[in-house]
Amino acid sequence: MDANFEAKLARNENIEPKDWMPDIYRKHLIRQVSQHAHSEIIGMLPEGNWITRAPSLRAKMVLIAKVQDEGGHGLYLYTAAESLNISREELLEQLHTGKAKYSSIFNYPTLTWADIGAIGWLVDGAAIMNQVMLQRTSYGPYARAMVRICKEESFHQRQGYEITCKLAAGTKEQKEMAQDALNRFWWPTLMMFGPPDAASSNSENAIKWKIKRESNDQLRQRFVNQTVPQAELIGLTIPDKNLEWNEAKKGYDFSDPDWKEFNNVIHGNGPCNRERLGARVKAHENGRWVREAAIAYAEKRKQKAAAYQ
Ligand code: FAQ
Repeated sequence: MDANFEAKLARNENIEPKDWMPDIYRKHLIRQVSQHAHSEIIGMLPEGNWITRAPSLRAKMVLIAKVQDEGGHGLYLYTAAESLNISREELLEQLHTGKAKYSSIFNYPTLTWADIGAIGWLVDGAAIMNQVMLQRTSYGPYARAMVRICKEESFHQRQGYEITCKLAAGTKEQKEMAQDALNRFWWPTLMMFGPPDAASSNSENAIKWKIKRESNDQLRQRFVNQTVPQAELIGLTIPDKNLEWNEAKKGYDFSDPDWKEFNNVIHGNGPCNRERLGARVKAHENGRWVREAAIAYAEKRKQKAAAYQ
């Protein structure tokens, strides 16, 4: 282990691409950053599904902007991963062949417009909870990408909460639709933080190397504490009969999600895994001519520039 690497971590300084780093630190980061990038890109699909059916022009414009932001987040994160010495082609190959994971949450269907509210409110809410600490992650390019991403995610959380608030204050059917979306997305959202600390195989190294600053369970607890009052404010009920304020820990007690279901989903057997990966591979194939044309154009410009020298 290089003393300089350890000293930088101890001083809370970022590790940069040209710094020496242990191979397992590099591999750990490639795994996490690329999983994160894949999640942003796959995450465009369940919401993109509702662009043509948004209930107003305003809602459509906001949703288009949000989905586009997620694509941008994917690009910053792929670039951060590439700085660890792996190519974009390899990263995409890992996603398309099912070797690399992406967030379990995107393997659930979006059945109604209220689901778009639930994704913004809960899924982006959980994403921010996790990503705020990642702004201080030890790898420089990842930390810097997270600063901008967090700003945009907080707008996403608000747009989702706004949709949910409107539905909750609407007709009986609209309120039921919002409640149904909360019922279906609550448990998968809790799973986004990863397995319980005792079962989290990567956490020990992640905390030691300051990649993660807080544990899966700590972040999950904070998310529940923040979200329960938001649901109460708009008259929706968190679907957990064991949910109860615990004064001693100044937080809510709550039930575990179904970890068997989580394991099934992350191993490719969730309700939409095949559909999502199929759509992603198809989009990649359909974009092949654009990539080839861009490369050919860049090559032509290079040749032209050389001819003038
Ligand atoms: N889904 O040892 P740990 C977003 C895997 S961004 C799938 O605890 P770690 C924005 C894990 O990879 C959402 N797999 O792992 C948006 C590992 O498997 P491996 C994505 C999961 O890395 C919003 C194994 O289980 N955010 O949503 C999940 O220390 C709306 C054992 O787990 C990030 O990626 C899961 N939920 O902790 C976009 C944030 N949980 O690789 C569109 C960065 C665990 O050993 C619309 N990532 N696994 O085979 C992280 O903070 C961490 O990687 C965790 C997992 C917390 C996800």
